[in-house]
Amino acid sequence: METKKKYGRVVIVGRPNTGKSTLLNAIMQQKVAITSPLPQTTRKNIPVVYQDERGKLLFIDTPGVLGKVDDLIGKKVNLEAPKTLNKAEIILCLVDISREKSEEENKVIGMVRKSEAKKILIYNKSDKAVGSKDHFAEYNYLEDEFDANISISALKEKNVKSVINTIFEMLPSKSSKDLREEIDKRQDERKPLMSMGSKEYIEEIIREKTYLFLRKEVPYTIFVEVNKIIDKKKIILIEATIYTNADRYKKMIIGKDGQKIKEIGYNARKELELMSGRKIFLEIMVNTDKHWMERVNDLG
Ligand SMILES: Nc1nc2c(ncn2[C@@H]2O[C@H](COP(=O)(O)OP(=O)(O)OP(=O)(O)O)[C@@H](O)[C@H]2O)c(=O)[nH]1
Ligand SMILES: [Mg+2]
Repeated sequence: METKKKYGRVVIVGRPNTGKSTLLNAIMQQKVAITSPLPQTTRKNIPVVYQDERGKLLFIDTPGVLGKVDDLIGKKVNLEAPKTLNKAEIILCLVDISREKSEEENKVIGMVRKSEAKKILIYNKSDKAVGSKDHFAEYNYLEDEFDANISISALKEKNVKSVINTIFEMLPSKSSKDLREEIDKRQDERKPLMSMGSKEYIEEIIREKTYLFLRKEVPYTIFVEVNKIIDKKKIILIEATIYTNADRYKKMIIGKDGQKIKEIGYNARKELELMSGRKIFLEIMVNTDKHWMERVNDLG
C-alpha cells in the first residue's frame, strides 16, 4: 500500500534579524536566501520547496517586520510578511532569545495570533544566549497559545531537524488536491534560486556582500541589477550595477581609492566561483538614481 505523503505551506515570520533566512538555509542544506546582521536583509517573500520521504513542504521566508518605517522600500518590505499568513498551514514564529523582547515582537505576535494556522514558537540563537543572558522567560506566557515551542540554533544547525519533524507531525495525513497541486507546481517551476543562470541569484549575492561591508544606513538605499552575463568558455563575465539614491552613499560604496567596492566585488566573486565551480570576472559599477525606490516593483 502506498503511504500518504504530507503537504503543507510553512511561513517563517519574526522581527528582522531573528535568523529566518539562516533557518531556511539550514533546512534546505544550501543557501537559498542571503543573510546579514542588518534588518530587512530579506526584501521579499521567498518560496522554497523542501522534500523528504514524508512529503513536501512549501517554506516561505519573509522579510522581518519592523515596528516603524519611514522610507518607501521599508514600507513595501513591511507589507510582504502579512500577505503570506492566511495561506499557511503552519507558522514558524522566530524570536531571538539573545536579546530583549520589544514592541517589534509584539507586532509580529499580534499578526500571528490572527491566523488560524498551527503555530510553532522558535527560540533561535540558543548558542549565543546561555545562562543568565537568555530571554526565554519573556516568552513563557505565550507557550499556551502556540502548538509547540522549540529551542534551536539556526547558525549552528542545532535542533533544526526537530523543527522539520514537528511540522510533519502537525500536518494532517490528508491534504487537498489543490494544495498538492500548488506545491508540486511550485517545485516544478522553481529552478534552484541560487544557480548561475539566475540573474537574481547574482544580484542577491552582491547585495549581501554590500551589506557586509557598509555602514548601517547605506544598505537600505541600494538596489542591485545584473546587466550582462556572458558565458565564455574559460570564464563567465558578469556586469552589474549597484544603484543608490544619493551621491554621498555612492562615495561610501566606492570607498577611498575604490577600496570598498573592491572588497565587495572580491567577496561576491569568490562566492559565485565557489558555487559555480567556474572562473568569474565580475565588474560592478555604482550609480546614483534618486528615484529607484519609486521605480522598483520587484524588490529582489
Ligand atoms: N549566534 C547566532 N547567530 C545567528 C543564528 N541565526 C542567525 N544568526 C545571525 O543573525 C543574523 C541575521 O540572520 P538572518 O537569517 O539574516 O535574519 P532574518 O531573520 O532573515 O533577517 P531579515 O531578513 O532582515 O528579516 C545573521 O548575522 C546570522 O548569521 C543563530 O542561531 N545563532
Ligand atoms: Mg531574512
